[in-house]
Amino acid sequence: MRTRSLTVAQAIIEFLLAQQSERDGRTQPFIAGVFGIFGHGNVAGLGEALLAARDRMRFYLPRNEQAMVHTAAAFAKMRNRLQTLACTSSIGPGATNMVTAAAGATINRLPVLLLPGDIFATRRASPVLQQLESPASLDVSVNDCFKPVSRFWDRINRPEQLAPSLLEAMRVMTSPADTGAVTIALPQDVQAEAFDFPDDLFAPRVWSVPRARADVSRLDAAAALLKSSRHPLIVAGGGVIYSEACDALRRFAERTGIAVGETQAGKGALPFDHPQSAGAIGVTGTSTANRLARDADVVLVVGSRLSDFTTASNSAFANPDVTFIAVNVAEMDAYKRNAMALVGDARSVLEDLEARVTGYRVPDAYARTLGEHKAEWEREADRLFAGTGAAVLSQAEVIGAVSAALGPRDVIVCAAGSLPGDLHKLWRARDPKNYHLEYGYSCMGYEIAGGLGVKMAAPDREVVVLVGDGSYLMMAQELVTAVQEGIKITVVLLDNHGFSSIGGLSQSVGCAGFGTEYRHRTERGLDGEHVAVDFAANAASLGAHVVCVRDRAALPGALREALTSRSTSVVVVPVDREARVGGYESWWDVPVAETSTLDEVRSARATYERERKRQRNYL
Ligand SMILES: Cc1ncc(C[n+]2csc(CCOP(=O)(O)OP(=O)(O)O)c2C)c(N)n1
Ligand SMILES: [Mg+2]
Repeated sequence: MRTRSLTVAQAIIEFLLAQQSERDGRTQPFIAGVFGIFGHGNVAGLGEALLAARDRMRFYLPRNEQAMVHTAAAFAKMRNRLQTLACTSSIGPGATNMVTAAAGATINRLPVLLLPGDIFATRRASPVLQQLESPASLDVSVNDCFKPVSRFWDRINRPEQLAPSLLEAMRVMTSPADTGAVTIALPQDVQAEAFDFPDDLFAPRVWSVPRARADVSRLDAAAALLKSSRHPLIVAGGGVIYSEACDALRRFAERTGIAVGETQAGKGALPFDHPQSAGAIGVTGTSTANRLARDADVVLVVGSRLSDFTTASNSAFANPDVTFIAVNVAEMDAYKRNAMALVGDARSVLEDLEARVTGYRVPDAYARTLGEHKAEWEREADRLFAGTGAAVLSQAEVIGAVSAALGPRDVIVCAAGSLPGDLHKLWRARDPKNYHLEYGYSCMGYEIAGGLGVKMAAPDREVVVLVGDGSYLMMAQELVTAVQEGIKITVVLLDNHGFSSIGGLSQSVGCAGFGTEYRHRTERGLDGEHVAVDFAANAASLGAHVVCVRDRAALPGALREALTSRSTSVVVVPVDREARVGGYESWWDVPVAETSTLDEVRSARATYERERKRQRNYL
């Protein structure tokens, strides 16, 4: 057996350089680069390996470990999970900083490779700086925190363990059903240790991403069920986009006339103005999709994990006889809501289903109603885009202006606050990659870091990050990374002095917006003047080009200036915290205090108990 003497860290980089993914005959390197922040836990191991390989594997230096994992996840999402980035951290806080974003990647079913440094395997230097000690076991380190948020987790205590671990890591990351965060914890002594690795470990390897077909008898049964339906509805999730099944979905919808509601991850699967597009579905859905959901007798779910937001806390599908057919690569998702499970790739299964429903068409009345609902919704969106006329702009007005300023292939990026709900309803997606929302974890702080990953994955598209002031204050520092790398993103920062989203939610549960506004403390609490934050100075200090929007008339020009600037730009827009876009025929289960001294809470509880009656079991 031919071998190569390499350190464990060098072997990892050599291995990663040789991995490719393939689907539909197209191959690409699976790991497009490595992000890292060095400390004693990785500087001499992976740090040395990355230095030596710097001409073959690009290294990126971010500002925060959580952010770099968001960047990697956003990159993977934009590349339909066929490519991602690796992330290396030191031990201790550098490692645990990645845990939040690892959970986000796993929840969103996006591959990221995490390589946190770990405490000495030999225990020679112990407790090393930043080591957590457990009286119950010497085998525990903070990296055990990654276990529940990773789809594969391993710790390499001996070089011999590396080969099977790397192969399993690649299998999981390239599996459409199993993918998510993969963590390989690397003790700092083992990283630097030399070993004679078999040459074969470094041979080029192509990981083929399969298009699994569903069981034939189930396909027949599902087609028969669909053909019997008078009020069908399709729910398109992220799986449609990741599988590049948008054309297959469009054909299926056109042939049958069935309307398509889109989840946050599935938005853009059909262009907004397609006759069969019903727009956003669920808690943050449009009246069009939510009315169709209410009446649906058969729901064909494609590539969705049917989150609570999509089902409106199990209240959206109100027809007592509703049945679900679910197409998903992951069995866990395909069986949800007692669905007839079609386990397979979205594109393959849609094609196979289409062949079986020839001749079927929705009733004429269905098609007519869909058209009327759609026209009504577009009027509503236009009304919201026109704004309130008040001195301070509404968020919907800003969304309308951003939409007008962008081309069909450009991308908006968002994750948390009131923006995701407003965007889900209002954004007029014209391309499957036009709308990039991280709404599985809805992690404040994803936005700018994610925008960076999107732009890295799609340099030919304008990338506009929409971010609330709360999210910006949580994690704005990756603006520096964007400036450093010459990767141009545009950030639109909507300042409403705190949490409009949770403020509104707090009011609706009788809690008066408590603790959701950025105000100075008085003797009564946090109810003084707004805390003035100079966002323009802040963004400028990080190296961004800054444009401030002082009034309505200045908004289009400000967006134009930011978009045409060659530098990463931040547009600061004050918005009205109270001018919210409401809900449309939907509901969300947020339990209200069952007993309280506050009148508003008691009244909210009564409403809550009434509304909860809408909830179904779908057993
Ligand atoms: C990391 C994280 N912490 C807390 C939350 C809960 N949360 C959701 S939205 C929100 C407020 C967001 O504020 P901002 O970015 O200003 O957006 P706005 O609500 O004003 O639109 C909070 C605290 C979250 N989603 N993520
Ligand atoms: Mg805010």
